[in-house]
Amino acid sequence: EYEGVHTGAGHGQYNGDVSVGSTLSGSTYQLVDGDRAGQRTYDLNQGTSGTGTLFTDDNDVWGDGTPGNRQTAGVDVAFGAAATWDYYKDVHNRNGIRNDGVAAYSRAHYGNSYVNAFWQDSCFCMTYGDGAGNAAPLTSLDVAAHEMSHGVTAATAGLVYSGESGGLNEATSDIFAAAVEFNAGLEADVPDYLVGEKIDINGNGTPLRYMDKPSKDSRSRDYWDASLGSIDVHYSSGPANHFFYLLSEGSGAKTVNGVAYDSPTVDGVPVAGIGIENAADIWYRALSTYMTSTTNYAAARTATLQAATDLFGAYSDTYLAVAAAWAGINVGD
Ligand code: ASN
Ligand code: ZN
Repeated sequence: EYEGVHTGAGHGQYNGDVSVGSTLSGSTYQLVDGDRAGQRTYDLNQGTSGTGTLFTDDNDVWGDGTPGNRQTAGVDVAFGAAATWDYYKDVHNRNGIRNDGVAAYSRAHYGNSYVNAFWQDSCFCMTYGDGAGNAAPLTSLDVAAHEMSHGVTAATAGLVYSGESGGLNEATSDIFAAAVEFNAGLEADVPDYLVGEKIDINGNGTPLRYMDKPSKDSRSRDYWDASLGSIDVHYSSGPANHFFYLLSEGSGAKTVNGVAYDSPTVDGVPVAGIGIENAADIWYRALSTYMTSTTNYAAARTATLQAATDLFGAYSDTYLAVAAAWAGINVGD
Protein backbone atom coordinates (compact mmCIF):
# COMPACT_ATOMS: atom_id res chain seq x y z
CA GLU A 1 0.00 0.00 0.00
CA TYR A 2 1.03 3.58 -0.48
CA GLU A 3 -0.15 6.94 0.65
CA GLY A 4 -3.31 8.10 -1.09
CA VAL A 5 -5.05 4.70 -1.16
CA HIS A 6 -8.63 5.12 0.00
CA THR A 7 -11.89 3.24 0.16
CA GLY A 8 -14.79 5.23 -1.22
CA ALA A 9 -18.48 4.74 -0.53
CA GLY A 10 -20.09 3.51 -3.74
CA HIS A 11 -23.78 3.37 -4.57
CA GLY A 12 -24.33 1.05 -7.52
CA GLN A 13 -27.47 0.39 -9.53
CA TYR A 14 -27.00 -3.39 -9.30
CA ASN A 15 -24.44 -4.03 -6.59
CA GLY A 16 -26.01 -1.77 -3.98
CA ASP A 17 -23.89 0.07 -1.42
CA VAL A 18 -20.34 -1.19 -1.90
CA SER A 19 -16.81 -0.04 -1.24
CA VAL A 20 -14.76 1.09 -4.21
CA GLY A 21 -11.01 1.59 -4.24
CA SER A 22 -10.04 5.21 -4.79
CA THR A 23 -6.86 7.24 -4.80
CA LEU A 24 -6.46 10.83 -3.61
CA SER A 25 -4.62 13.00 -6.09
CA GLY A 26 -4.20 16.52 -4.78
CA SER A 27 -7.66 17.32 -3.45
CA THR A 28 -9.55 15.03 -5.86
CA TYR A 29 -10.37 11.36 -5.50
CA GLN A 30 -9.92 9.13 -8.55
CA LEU A 31 -11.50 5.75 -9.29
CA VAL A 32 -8.11 4.04 -9.16
CA ASP A 33 -8.02 0.93 -6.99
CA GLY A 34 -4.73 1.06 -5.13
CA ASP A 35 -5.39 -2.25 -3.41
CA ARG A 36 -5.70 -4.04 -6.75
CA ALA A 37 -2.71 -2.96 -8.78
CA GLY A 38 -4.33 0.40 -9.57
CA GLN A 39 -7.27 -0.91 -11.62
CA ARG A 40 -8.74 2.24 -13.19
CA THR A 41 -12.30 3.06 -14.22
CA TYR A 42 -12.96 5.59 -16.98
CA ASP A 43 -16.03 7.46 -18.23
CA LEU A 44 -16.10 7.26 -22.04
CA ASN A 45 -18.87 9.87 -21.97
CA GLN A 46 -20.59 8.20 -24.98
CA GLY A 47 -17.38 8.08 -26.98
CA THR A 48 -16.24 4.87 -28.65
CA SER A 49 -12.45 5.12 -28.52
CA GLY A 50 -9.67 6.06 -26.18
CA THR A 51 -10.22 6.29 -22.45
CA GLY A 52 -12.44 9.36 -22.04
CA THR A 53 -11.84 10.70 -18.55
CA LEU A 54 -11.01 8.97 -15.31
CA PHE A 55 -13.93 9.07 -12.87
CA THR A 56 -13.16 11.66 -10.19
CA ASP A 57 -14.96 12.96 -7.14
CA ASP A 58 -14.50 15.59 -4.44
CA ASN A 59 -15.77 13.69 -1.39
CA ASP A 60 -15.14 10.00 -2.18
CA VAL A 61 -18.86 9.20 -2.31
CA TRP A 62 -19.61 7.66 -5.71
CA GLY A 63 -22.91 7.32 -7.56
CA ASP A 64 -26.42 7.39 -6.13
CA GLY A 65 -27.75 4.00 -7.24
CA THR A 66 -29.58 5.41 -10.26
CA PRO A 67 -28.44 5.23 -13.89
CA GLY A 68 -29.08 8.97 -14.24
CA ASN A 69 -25.98 9.63 -12.15
CA ARG A 70 -22.91 9.07 -14.36
CA GLN A 71 -20.84 7.69 -11.50
CA THR A 72 -23.32 4.91 -10.77
CA ALA A 73 -22.15 2.83 -13.75
CA GLY A 74 -18.57 3.51 -12.68
CA VAL A 75 -19.32 2.11 -9.23
CA ASP A 76 -20.83 -1.08 -10.61
CA VAL A 77 -18.03 -1.79 -13.08
CA ALA A 78 -15.27 -0.82 -10.62
CA PHE A 79 -16.80 -3.15 -8.05
CA GLY A 80 -17.16 -5.88 -10.71
CA ALA A 81 -13.48 -5.53 -11.61
CA ALA A 82 -12.50 -5.65 -7.92
CA ALA A 83 -14.69 -8.68 -7.14
CA THR A 84 -13.30 -10.51 -10.18
CA TRP A 85 -9.72 -9.59 -9.27
CA ASP A 86 -10.33 -10.84 -5.70
CA TYR A 87 -11.98 -14.04 -6.91
CA TYR A 88 -9.06 -15.08 -9.12
CA LYS A 89 -6.51 -14.07 -6.48
CA ASP A 90 -8.18 -15.48 -3.38
CA VAL A 91 -9.67 -18.64 -4.90
CA HIS A 92 -7.22 -19.57 -7.66
CA ASN A 93 -4.07 -17.74 -6.54
CA ARG A 94 -4.08 -15.91 -9.88
CA ASN A 95 -2.53 -12.44 -9.68
CA GLY A 96 -4.55 -10.54 -12.28
CA ILE A 97 -5.91 -11.59 -15.63
CA ARG A 98 -2.48 -12.53 -17.01
CA ASN A 99 -1.18 -13.65 -13.59
CA ASP A 100 1.48 -10.95 -13.82
CA GLY A 101 0.05 -8.48 -11.31
CA VAL A 102 -0.94 -6.00 -14.02
CA ALA A 103 -4.40 -4.44 -13.78
CA ALA A 104 -6.85 -4.18 -16.65
CA TYR A 105 -8.97 -1.03 -16.91
CA SER A 106 -12.70 -0.47 -17.34
CA ARG A 107 -14.58 1.96 -19.58
CA ALA A 108 -18.23 2.84 -18.82
CA HIS A 109 -20.77 4.78 -20.93
CA TYR A 110 -19.60 3.47 -24.31
CA GLY A 111 -21.39 4.94 -27.32
CA ASN A 112 -25.11 5.62 -27.54
CA SER A 113 -27.80 3.06 -26.70
CA TYR A 114 -25.17 0.34 -26.80
CA VAL A 115 -26.64 -2.94 -25.55
CA ASN A 116 -23.49 -4.98 -24.94
CA ALA A 117 -20.17 -5.12 -23.11
CA PHE A 118 -16.87 -6.52 -24.32
CA TRP A 119 -13.30 -7.45 -23.49
CA GLN A 120 -10.35 -6.54 -25.75
CA ASP A 121 -6.90 -8.06 -25.44
CA SER A 122 -5.54 -5.20 -27.55
CA CYS A 123 -6.14 -2.57 -24.82
CA PHE A 124 -6.26 -5.07 -21.95
CA CYS A 125 -9.58 -3.45 -21.05
CA MET A 126 -13.30 -4.01 -20.77
CA THR A 127 -16.04 -1.74 -22.05
CA TYR A 128 -19.68 -1.31 -21.08
CA GLY A 129 -22.72 0.13 -22.86
CA ASP A 130 -25.58 2.00 -21.22
CA GLY A 131 -28.29 -0.21 -22.74
CA ALA A 132 -31.34 1.06 -24.59
CA GLY A 133 -35.09 0.72 -24.43
CA ASN A 134 -35.90 -2.08 -22.00
CA ALA A 135 -32.27 -3.05 -21.55
CA ALA A 136 -30.64 -1.44 -18.55
CA PRO A 137 -26.89 -0.70 -18.43
CA LEU A 138 -24.69 -3.71 -19.15
CA THR A 139 -22.75 -3.16 -15.93
CA SER A 140 -23.81 -6.00 -13.63
CA LEU A 141 -21.35 -8.14 -11.67
CA ASP A 142 -21.83 -11.22 -13.84
CA VAL A 143 -21.30 -9.21 -17.02
CA ALA A 144 -18.07 -7.74 -15.64
CA ALA A 145 -16.81 -11.14 -14.52
CA HIS A 146 -17.79 -12.64 -17.89
CA GLU A 147 -15.84 -10.02 -19.84
CA MET A 148 -12.74 -10.15 -17.63
CA SER A 149 -12.76 -13.93 -17.83
CA HIS A 150 -12.38 -13.63 -21.62
CA GLY A 151 -9.01 -12.09 -20.74
CA VAL A 152 -8.16 -15.03 -18.48
CA THR A 153 -9.08 -17.50 -21.22
CA ALA A 154 -6.94 -15.60 -23.74
CA ALA A 155 -4.01 -15.67 -21.29
CA THR A 156 -4.36 -19.41 -20.56
CA ALA A 157 -5.91 -21.95 -22.95
CA GLY A 158 -6.42 -19.35 -25.67
CA LEU A 159 -9.58 -21.10 -26.87
CA VAL A 160 -10.27 -20.00 -30.47
CA TYR A 161 -13.54 -17.99 -30.59
CA SER A 162 -15.32 -20.15 -33.19
CA GLY A 163 -16.50 -23.73 -33.46
CA GLU A 164 -16.62 -25.91 -30.35
CA SER A 165 -13.62 -24.15 -28.79
CA GLY A 166 -15.57 -20.88 -29.16
CA GLY A 167 -18.51 -22.36 -27.26
CA LEU A 168 -16.12 -23.47 -24.53
CA ASN A 169 -14.58 -19.98 -24.48
CA GLU A 170 -18.03 -18.43 -23.96
CA ALA A 171 -18.98 -21.04 -21.37
CA THR A 172 -15.78 -20.34 -19.44
CA SER A 173 -16.87 -16.71 -19.12
CA ASP A 174 -20.37 -17.69 -17.97
CA ILE A 175 -18.96 -20.27 -15.54
CA PHE A 176 -16.65 -17.78 -13.84
CA ALA A 177 -19.39 -15.13 -13.93
CA ALA A 178 -21.48 -17.45 -11.75
CA ALA A 179 -18.48 -18.34 -9.58
CA VAL A 180 -17.66 -14.66 -9.00
CA GLU A 181 -21.30 -13.94 -8.09
CA PHE A 182 -21.32 -16.77 -5.55
CA ASN A 183 -17.94 -15.67 -4.17
CA ALA A 184 -19.09 -12.05 -3.77
CA GLY A 185 -22.37 -13.08 -2.14
CA LEU A 186 -23.99 -9.67 -2.50
CA GLU A 187 -27.36 -9.05 -0.94
CA ALA A 188 -28.21 -6.78 -3.86
CA ASP A 189 -27.22 -9.45 -6.42
CA VAL A 190 -28.17 -12.80 -4.99
CA PRO A 191 -25.86 -15.47 -6.47
CA ASP A 192 -27.47 -17.53 -9.24
CA TYR A 193 -26.84 -19.68 -12.31
CA LEU A 194 -28.39 -17.08 -14.62
CA VAL A 195 -26.35 -14.75 -16.82
CA GLY A 196 -27.30 -11.08 -17.07
CA GLU A 197 -30.50 -11.41 -15.06
CA LYS A 198 -30.22 -7.80 -13.92
CA ILE A 199 -30.20 -6.32 -17.41
CA ASP A 200 -33.69 -7.36 -18.54
CA ILE A 201 -32.42 -7.36 -22.12
CA ASN A 202 -35.64 -8.94 -23.42
CA GLY A 203 -37.92 -6.59 -21.50
CA ASN A 204 -39.85 -9.45 -19.89
CA GLY A 205 -37.68 -10.18 -16.88
CA THR A 206 -35.76 -13.05 -18.45
CA PRO A 207 -31.94 -13.34 -18.28
CA LEU A 208 -29.57 -13.58 -21.22
CA ARG A 209 -28.76 -17.20 -20.45
CA TYR A 210 -29.77 -20.06 -18.15
CA MET A 211 -27.17 -22.58 -17.03
CA ASP A 212 -29.51 -25.26 -15.61
CA LYS A 213 -31.32 -25.68 -18.92
CA PRO A 214 -29.78 -23.41 -21.55
CA SER A 215 -32.55 -24.02 -24.11
CA LYS A 216 -34.89 -21.95 -21.94
CA ASP A 217 -33.59 -18.98 -23.93
CA SER A 218 -34.97 -20.80 -27.01
CA ARG A 219 -31.59 -20.60 -28.77
CA SER A 220 -28.89 -22.24 -26.66
CA ARG A 221 -28.27 -25.97 -26.83
CA ASP A 222 -28.64 -28.26 -23.82
CA TYR A 223 -26.59 -31.19 -25.14
CA TRP A 224 -23.58 -31.81 -27.33
CA ASP A 225 -24.16 -33.03 -30.86
CA ALA A 226 -22.05 -33.00 -34.00
CA SER A 227 -23.65 -29.77 -35.30
CA LEU A 228 -22.57 -27.73 -32.28
CA GLY A 229 -19.45 -26.33 -33.92
CA SER A 230 -21.44 -24.51 -36.59
CA ILE A 231 -23.67 -22.33 -34.38
CA ASP A 232 -22.98 -19.01 -32.62
CA VAL A 233 -20.57 -19.38 -29.69
CA HIS A 234 -23.14 -17.86 -27.29
CA TYR A 235 -25.40 -20.86 -28.01
CA SER A 236 -22.79 -23.60 -28.35
CA SER A 237 -21.71 -22.58 -24.85
CA GLY A 238 -25.00 -24.04 -23.62
CA PRO A 239 -23.91 -27.67 -23.13
CA ALA A 240 -20.77 -26.64 -21.21
CA ASN A 241 -22.78 -24.25 -19.02
CA HIS A 242 -25.21 -27.11 -18.47
CA PHE A 243 -22.30 -29.44 -17.57
CA PHE A 244 -21.13 -26.91 -15.01
CA TYR A 245 -24.59 -26.54 -13.45
CA LEU A 246 -25.04 -30.34 -13.29
CA LEU A 247 -21.61 -30.77 -11.71
CA SER A 248 -22.27 -27.99 -9.19
CA GLU A 249 -25.86 -28.66 -8.16
CA GLY A 250 -26.87 -31.99 -9.67
CA SER A 251 -29.76 -32.86 -11.98
CA GLY A 252 -33.47 -32.40 -11.36
CA ALA A 253 -35.45 -29.70 -9.59
CA LYS A 254 -33.72 -27.58 -6.98
CA THR A 255 -34.03 -24.13 -5.47
CA VAL A 256 -30.82 -22.22 -4.73
CA ASN A 257 -30.96 -18.83 -2.99
CA GLY A 258 -34.65 -18.60 -3.87
CA VAL A 259 -34.21 -19.30 -7.60
CA ALA A 260 -35.86 -22.46 -8.96
CA TYR A 261 -33.88 -24.63 -11.38
CA ASP A 262 -34.73 -27.86 -13.17
CA SER A 263 -31.79 -29.45 -14.90
CA PRO A 264 -32.29 -32.47 -17.17
CA THR A 265 -29.76 -35.03 -18.42
CA VAL A 266 -29.77 -36.33 -21.97
CA ASP A 267 -30.57 -39.92 -20.94
CA GLY A 268 -32.47 -39.24 -17.71
CA VAL A 269 -29.66 -40.68 -15.58
CA PRO A 270 -29.36 -38.49 -12.46
CA VAL A 271 -26.16 -36.59 -11.63
CA ALA A 272 -25.07 -35.64 -8.10
CA GLY A 273 -23.61 -32.16 -7.55
CA ILE A 274 -20.25 -31.45 -5.89
CA GLY A 275 -20.80 -27.74 -5.16
CA ILE A 276 -19.88 -24.72 -7.24
CA GLU A 277 -16.52 -24.16 -5.53
CA ASN A 278 -15.23 -27.63 -6.39
CA ALA A 279 -16.68 -27.42 -9.90
CA ALA A 280 -15.01 -24.05 -10.48
CA ASP A 281 -11.67 -25.33 -9.14
CA ILE A 282 -11.83 -28.19 -11.63
CA TRP A 283 -12.76 -25.91 -14.55
CA TYR A 284 -10.02 -23.42 -13.66
CA ARG A 285 -7.33 -26.11 -13.46
CA ALA A 286 -8.55 -27.65 -16.71
CA LEU A 287 -8.51 -24.24 -18.42
CA SER A 288 -5.13 -23.15 -17.12
CA THR A 289 -3.29 -26.47 -17.28
CA TYR A 290 -4.78 -28.77 -19.92
CA MET A 291 -6.97 -26.94 -22.45
CA THR A 292 -5.40 -25.48 -25.60
CA SER A 293 -6.61 -23.17 -28.37
CA THR A 294 -8.28 -26.05 -30.25
CA THR A 295 -9.86 -27.91 -27.31
CA ASN A 296 -13.29 -29.24 -28.28
CA TYR A 297 -16.00 -30.76 -26.07
CA ALA A 298 -14.43 -34.23 -26.05
CA ALA A 299 -11.05 -32.74 -25.12
CA ALA A 300 -12.65 -30.54 -22.45
CA ARG A 301 -14.01 -33.70 -20.85
CA THR A 302 -10.52 -35.19 -20.79
CA ALA A 303 -9.06 -31.93 -19.42
CA THR A 304 -11.56 -31.76 -16.55
CA LEU A 305 -11.04 -35.43 -15.70
CA GLN A 306 -7.29 -34.79 -15.53
CA ALA A 307 -7.95 -31.74 -13.34
CA ALA A 308 -10.27 -33.78 -11.09
CA THR A 309 -7.58 -36.46 -10.81
CA ASP A 310 -5.02 -33.83 -9.77
CA LEU A 311 -7.31 -32.18 -7.23
CA PHE A 312 -9.37 -35.06 -5.87
CA GLY A 313 -7.75 -38.31 -7.02
CA ALA A 314 -8.37 -40.69 -9.90
CA TYR A 315 -11.75 -42.40 -9.70
CA SER A 316 -12.64 -40.43 -6.57
CA ASP A 317 -16.33 -39.64 -6.08
CA THR A 318 -15.61 -36.18 -7.42
CA TYR A 319 -13.87 -37.57 -10.52
CA LEU A 320 -16.85 -39.85 -11.14
CA ALA A 321 -19.24 -36.90 -10.74
CA VAL A 322 -17.31 -35.05 -13.47
CA ALA A 323 -17.67 -38.04 -15.81
CA ALA A 324 -21.38 -38.32 -14.99
CA ALA A 325 -22.00 -34.61 -15.68
CA TRP A 326 -20.36 -34.93 -19.12
CA ALA A 327 -22.45 -38.01 -19.85
CA GLY A 328 -25.48 -35.93 -18.87
CA ILE A 329 -24.80 -33.54 -21.75
CA ASN A 330 -24.03 -36.34 -24.22
CA VAL A 331 -20.24 -36.25 -24.02
CA GLY A 332 -18.80 -39.67 -23.21
CA ASP A 333 -15.77 -41.75 -23.93
N1 ASN B 1 -20.63 -9.48 -24.61
C1 ASN B 1 -20.22 -10.37 -25.65
C2 ASN B 1 -19.37 -11.46 -25.05
O1 ASN B 1 -18.53 -11.21 -24.21
C3 ASN B 1 -19.46 -9.68 -26.69
C4 ASN B 1 -19.12 -10.64 -27.74
O2 ASN B 1 -19.96 -11.06 -28.49
N2 ASN B 1 -17.89 -11.09 -27.78
O3 ASN B 1 -19.52 -12.59 -25.42
ZN1 ZN C 1 -18.49 -13.58 -23.95
